[in-house]
Amino acid sequence: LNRFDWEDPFRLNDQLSEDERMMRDSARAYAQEKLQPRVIAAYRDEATDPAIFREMGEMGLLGVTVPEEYGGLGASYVSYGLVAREVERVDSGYRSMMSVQSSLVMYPIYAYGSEEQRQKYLPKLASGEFIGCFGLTEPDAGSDPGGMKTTAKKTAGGYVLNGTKMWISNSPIADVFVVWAKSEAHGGKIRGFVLDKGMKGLSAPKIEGKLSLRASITGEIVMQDVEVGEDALLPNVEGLKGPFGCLNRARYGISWGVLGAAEFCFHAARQYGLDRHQFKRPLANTQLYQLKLANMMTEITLGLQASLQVGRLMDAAQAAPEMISIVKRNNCGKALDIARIARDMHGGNGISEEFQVMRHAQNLETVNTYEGTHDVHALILGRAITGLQAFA
Ligand code: TGC
Ligand code: FAD
Repeated sequence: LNRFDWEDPFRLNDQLSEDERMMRDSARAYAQEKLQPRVIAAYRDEATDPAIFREMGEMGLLGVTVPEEYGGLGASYVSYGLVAREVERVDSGYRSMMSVQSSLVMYPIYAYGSEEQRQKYLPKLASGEFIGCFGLTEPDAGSDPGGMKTTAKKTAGGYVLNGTKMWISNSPIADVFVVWAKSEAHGGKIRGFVLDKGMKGLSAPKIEGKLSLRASITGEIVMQDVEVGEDALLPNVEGLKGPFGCLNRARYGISWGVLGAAEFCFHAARQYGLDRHQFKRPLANTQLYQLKLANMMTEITLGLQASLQVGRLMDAAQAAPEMISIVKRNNCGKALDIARIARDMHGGNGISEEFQVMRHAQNLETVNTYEGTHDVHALILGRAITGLQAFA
């Protein structure tokens, strides 16, 4: 009864439902059997395999929380978090591909779209036949998306869009583009539009030279007089709360995902310390090494428990965005620290692709920055604590 399991100190497993455990196990099996064998080469070669979307679709890993009638699973947010954790245990880039598709493309089409838009896009996004991307960030509007310059101007039959989005996951291989623009016809308010690959004036060049998240392709979205019909507008939301509603879900998933990456690094450092001998004893038999492992286990355990609680509140429709800022910020920052320390604990081997800890550390640099930087989430929390807005 009082057993202690260093891999699951607070018995997270016992706190999950049978369905959640099944979801976790099938995601883990897929990630370990299908993603793990290709990730080292994919990262080295900066190659994103679009087939991964179809595989994830077949496994039911896309749009986990979207209702079944649209191709999703209608599962809980806790299940979604568990999937993110298993996929990111292999690589943050693969989790990115999945979470953009699920939270940033399927969710807004489901939550803000017309019935026609839902029918047209969701089943194909769920199966991975369509790849989606989400364009909010611009070259001059990152942490401050309200400063975006992309515009939508009313025409007789719809809108014409102009602008450039920057740092967009999946965009060079995307079929479906959810983009946010200031719409003149709506008093300059931010509105969402769903664009299709191949539209005249729409292009998505790849961003080259990334030293992080190399298994996940990133690009721009360039819109030069892209004409769309009225049916491209997401009818049911207006203002920044549209994109933020999506970000709440993606940030929550990230809070679980990064702990999968951290667990990989923790387990790898532990094993390395047991196997490697210096000064006639295992590295793991030194106080400094054990201190680092104890810190890692503690942060991972606390972080998982926090994400589980936020997930339960999301499932009860009781989660506030600030709760999500706490777990996104904390878990990303802690996972990044853990990966860097695990890299150090591997000595020279730690810089080799074979040991994988440096890849995780490099990836987590991005994850700590996107979806609201570590400091921007501190400012969101600072505003909630003091009532004073310190962004500008
Ligand atoms: P602010 O005045 O705070 O709010 C404007 C309106 O938005 C509403 N709102 C939210 N609604 C729902 N959920 C939230 N989390 C919300 N936060 C704000 C708010 O109620 C208000 O509504 P209304 O009706 O009154 O107009 O806005 P601000 O301009 O002062 O915002 C500042 C700040 C820092 C909070 C915000 O801009 C921010 O979070 N910046 C970070 C930007 C960011 O996260 N970008 C992510 C881009 S997507 C991405 O990175 C994908 S990577 C994915 C992958 O590959 O996995
Ligand atoms: P900036 O906003 O310029 O921030 C630079 C630094 O200034 C940061 O340290 C920040 O914390 C700090 N800072 C900013 N404002 C303040 C302030 N008021 N007070 C104190 N410090 C401040 N975006 C999308 O829309 N869709 C995507 O799919 C997507 N995918 C991405 C994939 C990758 C690989 C990367 C790297 C980014 C992606 N992003 C995406 C963009 C990401 O969300 C932004 O990079 C992020 O929001 C930060 O914006 P920025 O890069 O412009 O940095």
